[in-house]
Amino acid sequence: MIRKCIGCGIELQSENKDKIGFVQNEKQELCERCFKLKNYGEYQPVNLNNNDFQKIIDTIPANSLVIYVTSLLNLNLDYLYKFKNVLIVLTKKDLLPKSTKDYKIINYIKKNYHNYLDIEVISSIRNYNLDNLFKKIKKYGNRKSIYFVGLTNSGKSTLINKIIKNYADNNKEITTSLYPSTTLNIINIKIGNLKIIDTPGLLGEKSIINSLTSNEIKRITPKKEIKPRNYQLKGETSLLIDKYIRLDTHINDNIAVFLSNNLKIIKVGKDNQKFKNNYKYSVTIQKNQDIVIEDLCFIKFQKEADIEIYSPYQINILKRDNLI
Ligand SMILES: Nc1nc2c(ncn2[C@@H]2O[C@H](COP(=O)(O)OP(=O)(O)OP(=O)(O)O)[C@@H](O)[C@H]2O)c(=O)[nH]1
Ligand SMILES: [Mg+2]
Repeated sequence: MIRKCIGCGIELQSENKDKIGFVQNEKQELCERCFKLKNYGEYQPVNLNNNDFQKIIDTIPANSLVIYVTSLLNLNLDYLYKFKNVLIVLTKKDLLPKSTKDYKIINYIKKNYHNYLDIEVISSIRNYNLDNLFKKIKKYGNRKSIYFVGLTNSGKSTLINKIIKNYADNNKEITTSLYPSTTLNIINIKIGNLKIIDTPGLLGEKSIINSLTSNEIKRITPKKEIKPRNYQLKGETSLLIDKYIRLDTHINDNIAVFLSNNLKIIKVGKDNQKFKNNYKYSVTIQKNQDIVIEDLCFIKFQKEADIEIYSPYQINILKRDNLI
């Protein structure tokens, strides 16, 4: 029988120490990679890519319930159209200011996306709305396979762990981490009659995290409630967002930048040319829109604007209505 790692789902093997799924001892249930991640926070990259993960996602039967998990910070719903019978879960609510209104986020999605069953805003860490979500999972997922899908780091495995903790009578724990590609293959979990399946997250191919070291990924990941940084822009302005982004615009507006509290932002004068020779992205936004730099930050604008963004890294830029 094929044995799989209980932490990441990869097939276990004891032949090659340098390959994924390695265990010293055939009796171990956790692969070495998961063991190091879990106990020492030590990250070992893998050579699996989106094709491998896509193949796994393609095996999801059409009659399954799909729990599409996305972090509220990115709100990446690009892959929603690939699935049927979808329950959208917007997670990491604890990272947004407490005044953030769920209904505003839900209304935005209702207005712009269709073909899903329901939406829930949650925080796995704070146990926020998990009872409501679990009721919906039972309602829509009865006698179905229930697949948790979403981009890497969206919080699928953390959510399943919380569901196990709250509603199951076992103490299984899937490996989670702030680094990309933690879950490597399908993991089956039974909770009562429910057939829950964790999947590896797709990689946002243009996300900044593909270019950063594990220390930098740690540095840019918000861990606590974000304290928005407000700037009053008057005319031509340039902002340097830590070592990652330069933002140039020419407007009068009050903007708010949401990112990890330990990153620095500085306003610079016209003479400062930093990052101007790097990748350049031009974005036009309408009134009351946010610009999202996937996995790094989002910026709330109130007025329409033309914005130039420069970065030494490849980044993915999304637009949406103001969340807050
Ligand atoms: N603040 C906060 N962090 C969360 C929440 N849920 C998950 N995280 C964090 O997000 C990171 C990614 O979580 P995972 O559960 O490993 O994400 P995943 O979607 O399973 O990722 P892959 O297995 O790579 O596809 C971890 O650092 C989690 O602690 C949440 O509700 N709030
Ligand atoms: Mg996972």
